[in-house]
Amino acid sequence: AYFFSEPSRTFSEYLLVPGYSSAECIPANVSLKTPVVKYRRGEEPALTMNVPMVSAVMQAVSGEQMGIALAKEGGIAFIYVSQPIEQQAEMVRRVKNYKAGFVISDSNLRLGDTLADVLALKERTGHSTMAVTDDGTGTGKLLGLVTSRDYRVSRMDPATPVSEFMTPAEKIVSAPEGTSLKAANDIIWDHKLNALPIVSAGGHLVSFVFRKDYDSHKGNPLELLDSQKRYVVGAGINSRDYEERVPALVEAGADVLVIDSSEGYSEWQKRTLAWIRSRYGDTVKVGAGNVVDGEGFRFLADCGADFVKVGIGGGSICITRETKGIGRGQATAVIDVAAERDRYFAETGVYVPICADGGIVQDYHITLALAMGADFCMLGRYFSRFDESPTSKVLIGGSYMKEYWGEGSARARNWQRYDLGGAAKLSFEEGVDSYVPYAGKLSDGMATTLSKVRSTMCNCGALTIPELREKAKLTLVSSVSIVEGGAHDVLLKDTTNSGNQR
Ligand code: MZP
Repeated sequence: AYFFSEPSRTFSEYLLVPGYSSAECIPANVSLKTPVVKYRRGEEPALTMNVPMVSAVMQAVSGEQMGIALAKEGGIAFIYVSQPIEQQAEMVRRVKNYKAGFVISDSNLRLGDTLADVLALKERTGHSTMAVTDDGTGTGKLLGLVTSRDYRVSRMDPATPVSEFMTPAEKIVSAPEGTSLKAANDIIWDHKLNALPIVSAGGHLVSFVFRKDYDSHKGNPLELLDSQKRYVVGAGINSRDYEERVPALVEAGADVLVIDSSEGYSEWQKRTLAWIRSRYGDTVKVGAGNVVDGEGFRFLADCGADFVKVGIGGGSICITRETKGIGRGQATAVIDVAAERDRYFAETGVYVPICADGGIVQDYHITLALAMGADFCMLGRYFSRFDESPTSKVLIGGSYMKEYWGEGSARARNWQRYDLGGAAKLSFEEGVDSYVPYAGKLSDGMATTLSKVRSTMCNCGALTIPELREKAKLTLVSSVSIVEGGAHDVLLKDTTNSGNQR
């Protein structure tokens, strides 16, 4: 047997030691742009992300709502694979058909609707501006708008028809289709609007520009809208039914695929990648994994993976290490694979990004993973806590929780993820079913998380992810200093705010 000389470590055993921060080193100047797929030295990657976060290929995490919400924030959701092929392809299609800033049909009202309908719609979609169109869809003729300001008239009878409190179309400031970025921005500011309807030459509502959208797109507010860019979405595949699943997902418009498997250093992954390359060449982008050492990385890189996913047994719902005794501390796995990725790049001139998958418990673990060499992180528990995950919100002991279960649990029964050939069923469980504290809207949660990542990067004197990797100084911490790192020797007034994600 081969014995690794060092114990394998988790993220919680490391801290970053600050470096020099210049006056330019402020969070607003930090770029979190990162490659998703492989590229040759001197070339640009075919797919990048503006934030280094993707959502896990899990039933409890990545459905179409997650796809839309995460793409809006600049990340990518990988729609879960443990479902019928057509159903998964339909989810991908819906994310691709959703236009940035467009009114989804769900948030449209018809003239006969009442205040009660408006409130129910708001509760369901979270939208504060709703369109009233003549056919109740996003493409019908715009008759008016109902904004939060209007329907907050609380004493109104719930049966009041919507026409009594909507702002009629002729009073709404709107802009014609084709309005430039700058012009739309000016209109929004001049009229202090929350939403600017965009109408076609025939007077039909085409889309809305929301103030929130352009707030979050500093410098180029409407880049997502006038360009007609579609959201980027990923999808999981397995090494069993890829000959049917891959064509369906490609046809549905998936931008990137990933082979979802608990252990990726296998002939099954090689066969899957070979089939995709023989059928599509390099046009279909596909990641592979999971591996936890350099050897596994090199195997998948040589097989043609566009990125490699790292992590076995570190997931919050995962009991693989307990049941099978395989895995490796996630920090060590990332450090080892990143070193091999760099060697591979030096030798071949091909840079294959790596994704740290699972085990992110604190926001700073993301920064640590990036400093250790990950190009981006995949998170399950983190995203499952938000409104946009597909699971139910339940009240447990006075607190709201969301359900979160592993793909290897008896609930998901994703046997293809664990299959080594033969059984075609989940022979034993490798995951659990659980609750996680409800955390509200994804955009709010991610804003906080990324603001922490940016600030830590500034403490390390880094404005980009490659710069962080180069400048980061990492130290192992003793168990006693971990205790010192939390609030200690004081009696907390508010025990709910411990400053972390738990
Ligand atoms: P976490 O973000 O919840 O810590 O981990 C999410 C990751 O755990 C997923 O991306 C996947 O790699 C892994 N996972 C999903 N289901 C199981 C399981 O049932 C699992 N064991 O380990």
